[in-house]
Amino acid sequence: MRITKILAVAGFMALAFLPIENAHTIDTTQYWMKIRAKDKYERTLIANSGVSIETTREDFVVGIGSLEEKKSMEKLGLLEVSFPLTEEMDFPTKDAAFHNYTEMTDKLRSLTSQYPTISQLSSIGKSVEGRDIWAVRISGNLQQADSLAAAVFMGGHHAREHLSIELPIYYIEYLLTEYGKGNPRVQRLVNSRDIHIIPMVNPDGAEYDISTGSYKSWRKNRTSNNNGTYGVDLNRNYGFGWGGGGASTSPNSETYRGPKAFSEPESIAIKNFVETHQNITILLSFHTYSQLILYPWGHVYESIANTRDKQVHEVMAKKMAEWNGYKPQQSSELYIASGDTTDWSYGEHKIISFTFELDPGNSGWGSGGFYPGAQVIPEVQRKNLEPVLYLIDHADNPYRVLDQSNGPIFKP
Ligand code: 0X9
Ligand code: ZN
Repeated sequence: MRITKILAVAGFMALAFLPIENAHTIDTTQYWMKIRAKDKYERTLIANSGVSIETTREDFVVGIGSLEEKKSMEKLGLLEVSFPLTEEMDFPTKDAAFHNYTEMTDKLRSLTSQYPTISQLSSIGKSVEGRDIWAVRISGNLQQADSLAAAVFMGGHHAREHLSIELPIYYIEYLLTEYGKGNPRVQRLVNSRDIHIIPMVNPDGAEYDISTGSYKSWRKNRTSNNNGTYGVDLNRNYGFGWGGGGASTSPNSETYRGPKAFSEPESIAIKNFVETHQNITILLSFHTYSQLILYPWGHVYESIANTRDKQVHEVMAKKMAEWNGYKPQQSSELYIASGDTTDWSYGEHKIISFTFELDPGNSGWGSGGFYPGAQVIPEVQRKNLEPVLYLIDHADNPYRVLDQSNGPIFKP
């Protein structure tokens, strides 16, 4: 009797959760593709089809997309090489140095409890699967930090971009430990600024990517699209220019923009966070890979209309490139993509905003790319330290870079 009842309930539940569309009709395999493209217009055409472009070269791009998107590249006669990303790679032992979600959480707890007077750990919201999205606030004056100039750094929007998580974690550790050691530059910066670091914006995706012990090349979050497919591209879900080019309407696409702007708890968490910290003047979002320093706009080819804002982005990007050796350029020079973090943070809030595409420079034809190996971590952290300190320093008035006589907007 009891068993029959359980079975009946289970049967009802199975029916209740059956996907609307039959999952078997959807091929969720993603394809690695080498696609001919000679200029930004052709790259935009490709981005518009939903393919996520990972590497750009003179006359081709490397991208990842669904079967449907692969077919449309074939139709256009642009596809040179492709293979399905189905083979499971073993998690190499050398990659154990990367932090998974639990390791990161433990590390953030331990660091912030070691430096309680200058740091605070808080959850800014929960992911689709209920993981806390952690933010660390660092300031020599936590009580009055709201009146100090603020900079925000984030990583891990895209699941497979694990290196983009290692930099924010490292800068938290660096700022706290150097402060503790009495490093005068770090003490000056920390005492006069409100620094926010959010290392893993997309914890579900990052965990899913490594969940079987081998990489899945996952990009999006893990929202159910209710048709057998999963994930929204969080870097297409922000609400400025959302719904424009270079973002897909198809749930199976790598660059699916979501059903509406800010449909996802992860992007909502960032939105709420930024909007409750009105003192933020600088934002940097780490991604991988291609060695680029990008700034708005990304959803249109036109550059920022406000000349001073345009110049601030250009001058700062060029300066930072001297340290990390990356190429500074407007985002849409790469390809048009709408709904990214920095178009929103600048477009909506006039925050001076950058996206870094970290190392490596290219996919290395099978090695490197999103999975360059843990041996690259220290070098990439080191080469981006100066840009991070520079951004923190200039949060008081980024326009200082245009005119040395400009004083700070924020006076501690
Ligand atoms: O496409 C993206 O979201 C970023 N590249 S990634 O390989 N990390 O996925 C680049 C975003 C740059 N923004 C625009 N081109 N709008
Ligand atoms: Zn990315």
